[in-house]
Amino acid sequence: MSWRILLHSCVRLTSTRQSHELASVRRVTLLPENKRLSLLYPFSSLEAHLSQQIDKTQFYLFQPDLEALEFAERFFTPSPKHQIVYSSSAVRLDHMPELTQPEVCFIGRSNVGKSSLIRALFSLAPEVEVRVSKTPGHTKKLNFFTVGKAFTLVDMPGYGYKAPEDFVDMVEPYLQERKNLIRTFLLVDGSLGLQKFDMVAVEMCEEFGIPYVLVLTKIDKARHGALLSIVLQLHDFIKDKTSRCFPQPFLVR
Ligand SMILES: Nc1nc2c(ncn2[C@@H]2O[C@H](COP(=O)(O)OP(=O)(O)O)[C@@H](O)[C@H]2O)c(=O)[nH]1
Ligand SMILES: [Mg+2]
Repeated sequence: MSWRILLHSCVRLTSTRQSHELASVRRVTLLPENKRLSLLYPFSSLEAHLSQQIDKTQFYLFQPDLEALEFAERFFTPSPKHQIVYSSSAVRLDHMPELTQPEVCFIGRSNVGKSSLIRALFSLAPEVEVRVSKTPGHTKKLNFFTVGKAFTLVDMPGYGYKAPEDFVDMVEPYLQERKNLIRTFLLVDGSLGLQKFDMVAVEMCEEFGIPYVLVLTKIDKARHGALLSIVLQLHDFIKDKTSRCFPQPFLVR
């Protein structure tokens, strides 16, 4: 799916209403090679640090080519016929809009970068307001964003610090009951690796049998060595302990 491809190469953006200068894949391709590769394929700079002993044949890397990235970008490029808009919010399950188009949601601990990632995905539609907070626990609601007739993105309340009840009250029943939910992105802080509350979310996705992807955020905050060991640990964890998770974690900064 295209949102998966574009997600892979997200660039963190500032809160201006103008498109970021690197909002489009085409602009990124004009950068010097090192910078371009580190933005489009964040794992490529880490790969050089992999020990010779690591068996890379088992290490599946999801590295979409430029054509695939540009194809994906079309979904996030607004036009009169393909509008990208905030559509509604819900504080309870029975307040959620009845939608038939496919839905993808972003879950993770408070402050892990859910709203920032959605804002980055909407970087070619900077007028869409996705609130990013300085203080944890800001998103108390489920926020629905419509991407034309293609799909809906849902920004979820964070769990963990200061907001455990939101998770139980809203995230859990949403994951269990939402019929049009086709993919869940579970965000994990790339400078910390899997934490206690992340494990609760993983177990929930496994228990409900919903397909999900682990996304490592804030990789710019981690040193190369530390990040590499977190990526490798996560890779083994996915292989050995999960059955519904996409085999490779995505890296985002
Ligand atoms: N360094 C860095 N900071 C980030 C990144 N993503 C988000 N942040 C910051 O982390 C804080 C929380 O982000 P937010 O998107 O509101 O997290 P949410 O609670 O999961 O929605 C904000 O100050 C963001 O600017 C990232 O990839 N790198
Ligand atoms: Mg948020």
